[in-house]
Amino acid sequence: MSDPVTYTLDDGIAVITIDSPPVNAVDQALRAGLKKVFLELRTQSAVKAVVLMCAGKTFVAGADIKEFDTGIADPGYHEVLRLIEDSAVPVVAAVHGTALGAGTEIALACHYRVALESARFGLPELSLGIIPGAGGTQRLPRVVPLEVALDMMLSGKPLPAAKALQAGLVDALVDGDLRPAAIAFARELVRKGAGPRRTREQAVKGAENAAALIAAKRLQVAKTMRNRRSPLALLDALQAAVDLDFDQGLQLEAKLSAQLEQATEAKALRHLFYAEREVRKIPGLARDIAPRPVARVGIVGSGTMGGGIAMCCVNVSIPVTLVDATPQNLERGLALIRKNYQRSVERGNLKAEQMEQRLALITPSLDFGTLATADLIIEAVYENFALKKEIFAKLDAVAKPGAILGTNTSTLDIDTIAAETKRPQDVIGLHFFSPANVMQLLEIVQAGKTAPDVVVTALELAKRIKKTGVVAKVCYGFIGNRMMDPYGREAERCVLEGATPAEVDSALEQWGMAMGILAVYDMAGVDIGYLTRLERAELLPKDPSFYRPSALLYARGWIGQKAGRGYYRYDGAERKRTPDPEVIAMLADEAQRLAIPQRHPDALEIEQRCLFAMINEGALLLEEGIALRASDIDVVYTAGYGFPRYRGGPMFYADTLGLKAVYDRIVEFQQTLDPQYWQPAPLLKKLALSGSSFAQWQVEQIR
Ligand code: 3H9
Repeated sequence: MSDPVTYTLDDGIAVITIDSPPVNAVDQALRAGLKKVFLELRTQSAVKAVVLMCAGKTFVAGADIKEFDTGIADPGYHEVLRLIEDSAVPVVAAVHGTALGAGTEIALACHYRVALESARFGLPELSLGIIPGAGGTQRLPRVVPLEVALDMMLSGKPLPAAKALQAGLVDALVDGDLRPAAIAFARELVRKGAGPRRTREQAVKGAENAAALIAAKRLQVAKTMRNRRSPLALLDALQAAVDLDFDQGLQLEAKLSAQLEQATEAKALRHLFYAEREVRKIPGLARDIAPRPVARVGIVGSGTMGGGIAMCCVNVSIPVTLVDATPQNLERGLALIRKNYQRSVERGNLKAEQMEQRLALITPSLDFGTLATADLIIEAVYENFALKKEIFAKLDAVAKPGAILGTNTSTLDIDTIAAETKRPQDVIGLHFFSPANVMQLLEIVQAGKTAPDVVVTALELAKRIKKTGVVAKVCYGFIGNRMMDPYGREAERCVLEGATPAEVDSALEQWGMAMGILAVYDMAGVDIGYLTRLERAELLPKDPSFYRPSALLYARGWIGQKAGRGYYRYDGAERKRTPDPEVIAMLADEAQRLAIPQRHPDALEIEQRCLFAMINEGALLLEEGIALRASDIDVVYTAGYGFPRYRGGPMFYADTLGLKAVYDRIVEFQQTLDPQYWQPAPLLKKLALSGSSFAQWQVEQIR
């Protein structure tokens, strides 16, 4: 392997280049390379200044995440960054792409920083359950005001170069060629006689307000980052930057980092980092299958879903033909898209001319014939089997040969839909989540006859429109909604057993779900789930209590937020959810009528019943081959269903509890609750009794 760190001399300026594709992540070899080069440069008296830059698409994008699993080998980060900072001649970091994590920390150990205007600087460590561990917590607040440092690290959002310049993180912006500009900057330093400007020797900026600022952030973190350790540790490290000297601060940072790296939170987040990249690799699909080109997308249905999908496409400059049945529908759809963009403009996230450019890429049409030029057509009408089948028959008649026909169904049988066409190999499920322009997840459903290159194209499209695409096979509800079914069933059953809706939702939210499931129903519309169940009533359990609360609410027209009441009341201008005594009384009456024992399940029981039912279903999906990997299920749930990332997804969470514990509890529920719902999945039983885990099983499947 070639050396990841090399340098050349340019008339007194040493230009060090880090070259370790794909993203110059820092591993042992890279640290050793930096150490070697900086030690060597010490001996070269002709060198008057150093430029440190990277080859490839980006500056260092962080520590090599794999090293957290194996342990960080010598030389350590502190040793190497100290060596850089100790240089007797000025060191200039020249940054392009994204300096992330250890990348930003290396730049901070340099004495000066220049950057391309397109560059960005970030410290996203909290998203991995750790804190900047290469001196970032101590150096950043010595370069930018403490408040900016706190925001950067708490949000994890990279700062664009122009903002970094304003904050003092960058000394000069460069356009054009970075290398000569950085060399010129270094020469100018030499000419002016400017020596090294060591970050550790600077005072913390804004230290006088630190106490109030950090106290406010502690309150904020307690609310917005519930159950997490790393944000609190981050605040401790920043407090240390203010209270202690630099070296003592570094020691505390190192101690906190070591604790966090091996904690479940960090392991869960690392698991997701790998899982989100793994989803793109489909077992059995050759790596060299080329995607079909997608230059124009057609969308059928201009409702909330179709409009959201159109926005996803035009946001990345893919032109869209948007078809609907009536001019009124189209007008309403386009107005909604404009309104959504308008909101972004008002918030300052989008320029007015960008909005107009994007809108101009949408061609509205009432004629299916206009879809003939589309490379991909996505049907996004409401969930009605007959209508979808009719649309696919029509699409088959107009679409050009090789065009991909996608359906946005969330539950229906795509094999049957594909059978309406003479080209089932071109048909695929593209299940977007509402609002499609916001939600991260795209379930890609490979039907029985879907061609491999159609799957590859869908994965490629997901990446292009900045979504996480996860491949599933056909079954009712695919991965996400199928696992939602038993989860919601238990929540609804719990309210019949005497827990209030607020108790059920609070148990789930305290555990970490973004929103309790009953509040989710209110938000999405209680009618949606009810009507979907009605369509397949003959397949559902003959249990009068099954999803009974939703049926009662539906019958009264209390269908959620849009009606002002559902499981909760939504009164006043703020429409804040408040408990509804009438609903609680209604549930109690119904429980009495159905003679349901009043167990009054507590928070732990609610949490376990809902989550373990979901996990058990996940195990069934794996056995049936609907989900390709346990980690895919974790990606679906964290990207699309508000499952807390720091718990790693349902299957990872089950592994952290130990599958035996989960299995034992399910068996207990089988004995104490309705046994028809509590049959342990055979895979779960097998793994639990053999002391294995979903992760272990996944590794064995791939072997
Ligand atoms: C840190 O720095 C801690 C420090 O404080 C020090 C503590 C002591 N490591 O995403 P892509 C791989 S924490 C290892 O598809 P893109 C990735 O797996 C770190 N590998 O590209 C993939 O491999 P494969 C803070 C990494 O263009 C390939 O590179 N840094 C790492 O869409 C391409 O990745 C972060 O959290 C890594 N750090 O996006 C940054 N990064 O092809 C994480 C990438 O085999 N990375 N790979 O599947 C990113 O956000 C994106 O990768 C980036 C490029 C924006 C850079």
